[in-house]
Amino acid sequence: MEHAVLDTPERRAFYAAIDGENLSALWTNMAALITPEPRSACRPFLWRFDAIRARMMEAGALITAKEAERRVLVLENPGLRGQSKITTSLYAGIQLVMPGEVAPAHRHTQSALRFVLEGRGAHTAVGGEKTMMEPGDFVITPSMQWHDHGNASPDPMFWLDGLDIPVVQFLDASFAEGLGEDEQPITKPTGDSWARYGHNLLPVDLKRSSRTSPIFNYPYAHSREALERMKAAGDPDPCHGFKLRYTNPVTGDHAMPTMGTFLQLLPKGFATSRYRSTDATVFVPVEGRGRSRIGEETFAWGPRDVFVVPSWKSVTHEADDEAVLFSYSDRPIQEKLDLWREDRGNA
Ligand code: GTQ
Repeated sequence: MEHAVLDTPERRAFYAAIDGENLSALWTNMAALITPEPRSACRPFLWRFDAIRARMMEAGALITAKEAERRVLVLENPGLRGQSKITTSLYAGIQLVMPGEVAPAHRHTQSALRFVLEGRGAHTAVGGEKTMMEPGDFVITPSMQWHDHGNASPDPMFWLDGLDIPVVQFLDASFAEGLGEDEQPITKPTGDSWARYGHNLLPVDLKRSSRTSPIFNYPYAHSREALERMKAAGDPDPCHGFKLRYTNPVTGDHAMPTMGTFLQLLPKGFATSRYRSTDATVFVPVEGRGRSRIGEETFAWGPRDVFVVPSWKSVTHEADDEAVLFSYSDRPIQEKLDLWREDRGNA
């Protein structure tokens, strides 16, 4: 597969001739198309929250959430500049909603996740229900559901947006529209979906099920508690520490169709074994400080920083304090297509 084909004047003339007919010869390009292992343009990188936060506050003075529609600074992977991508398949941005602001209602085919970084008491509304957001909460906006954000708290509110924008772009499947109102009509009490779907119970006559979880806020307090109990009950996985994935309680599959979401605890002093997988992954430390070695580079991290591990790059994490990391990737897509692979070394 890796062999190069000899160039001759006759062949060169042939390539030039067919080029004008929108044809090309596979044998000149095959090795670049079908590589023995992933060759990603995506690079390992880390963004410091404090630096982004300062820029976001500048943005806060430059434009309102309403005028911007969404006041977001996009995290652009240094290997993929100008494409609004943090990995080849996924988007990440940091969104700021200032006190008293609204980000007006719209909907689109792209699915979105929010991971709350700073502030409490702002809300997002999805499907006629509002949820209040706190640091560490994982909030879902399903494909084509109306959503608007508001901040009635006295403090600026920051969260990470993870969207499948590059996937939808690749498939040419983008549809979007504005509601024409700041806020969608609220038809359900806050906490309704959590009550119906968040307690290992389901509505008795539930028929319809969506590939996106009907729970749209997974509160940090609950996810954190689960990790704490795992820690007390057994040994950490050598590659992951104590790691859980967020699920759709109706299907048992990932909480979202295109993005897998995970929360893991690394005990104080714990160092993970080398691991790699085909799903390039975005990590957000929530608690604790540590370092991750990604390929040949080492990145020191603390709470609210964002770092990215490209497809098939080896990663090890080391926690100075007890650390909790949120992460997301395109793993659900790769699993469905029988493409997902991991390499746990010997662990
Ligand atoms: O909050 O709806 O970062 O539509 C990018 C696109 C956030 C949002 C983003 C969006 C949103």
